[in-house]
Amino acid sequence: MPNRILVTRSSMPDFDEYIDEIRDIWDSHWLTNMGPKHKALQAMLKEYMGVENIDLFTNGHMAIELTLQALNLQGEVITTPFTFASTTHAIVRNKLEPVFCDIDPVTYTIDTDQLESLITDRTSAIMPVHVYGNVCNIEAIDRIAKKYELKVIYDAAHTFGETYKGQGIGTFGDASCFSFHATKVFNTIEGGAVCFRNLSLGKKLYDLKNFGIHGPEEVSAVGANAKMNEFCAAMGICNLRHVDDQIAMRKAVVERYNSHLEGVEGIQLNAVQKDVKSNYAYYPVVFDEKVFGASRSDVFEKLSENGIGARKYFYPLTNTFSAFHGKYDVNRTPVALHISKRVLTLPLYADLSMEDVDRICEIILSCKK
Ligand code: T4K
Repeated sequence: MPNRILVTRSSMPDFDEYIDEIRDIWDSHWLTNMGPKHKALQAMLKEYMGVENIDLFTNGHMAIELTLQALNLQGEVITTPFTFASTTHAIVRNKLEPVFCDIDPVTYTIDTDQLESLITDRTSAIMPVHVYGNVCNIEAIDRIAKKYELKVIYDAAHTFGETYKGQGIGTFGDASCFSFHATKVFNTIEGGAVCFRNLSLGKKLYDLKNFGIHGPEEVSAVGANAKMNEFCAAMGICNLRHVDDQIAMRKAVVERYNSHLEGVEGIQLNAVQKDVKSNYAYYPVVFDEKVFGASRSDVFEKLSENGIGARKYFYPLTNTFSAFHGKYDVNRTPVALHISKRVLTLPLYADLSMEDVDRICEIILSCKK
């Protein structure tokens, strides 16, 4: 059997490039605490992402969790369950109540037609997810948030490098939280960032990521520790040099998949969004068993038998997690439930070969009845 192909594979620079980048870390013995690599990466990302304000974190989850904390929110936060555990956990860990809104059946992002009906006098914020890199209905969210004076925190973990109407995706809402995890389009091994609108929020975030320390004798807030270290920042500096090429290679993989799967009855491919510069983060496929003749699980098993590790992102929905002991009614998000039972994310990374894409599609199409 050929080598196993997994859902993704980390982008990495040449070994020598990374070694060159970390040489001065070795020489200086300065390993963390907002050192030169951290500062350099922050400046580079500000430029690349087209944002005014950005701070770096140890991972995407802490970026979200600390942003919610920094905003000092109370009561309920409206979000979606079709996401990674992190989104919902960040809300719950802040002792806030997640209120689950259903998703749009095409983009899988928050259904803004339902959003307003979920707002109560306890609602303090909306946390929409640009899932798979699909951009939420930003205009509607903005309008509703203004009307009800709600904060908007985007889970932008999947949207590195994207733009909407030519504007960096991190410029929308009060804050956008990015993940630079090993599995993402751009990685710093582990890492994350928050792009924020107000400098006062930035100050609170900085306090939370660095113990509230402002000098050897000045600790003015009760913060935690969520700093990005110098080795992770160095990885980011290297990966950023190649990210445009990586995205172009991902695009070619996506187009190859499309050439096989577009127009196949019983298969729904990811939406192409007007006004969005995509980063080709994920390749989700939704299977309609009645039309395709095989279920998502049948296809998953068949791929697995052939050494291909597709994933069921995002199944199960976060509002069904056993951690929540049945607290949330999944029937309130029927579209999310429907999609989560039928979706499969296929392998996608920059150097996935066209031959492998052809083989994956051949196996998928062999399941069709
Ligand atoms: N919000 C959203 C919407 C998110 O999707 C995420 C993370 C977050 C927030 C939180 O951000 P972080 O705190 O993670 O920065 C993976 C990732 O660990 C996670 O970052 C990501 N979302 C999620 C969608 O996918 P798993 O449990 O599927 O990871 P794992 O270990 O099964 O890896 C998946 C595949 O990636 C492997 O089969 C092979 C490949 N891989 C994995 C690792 C760890 C590599 O090529 N290199 C690696 O180092 O969660």
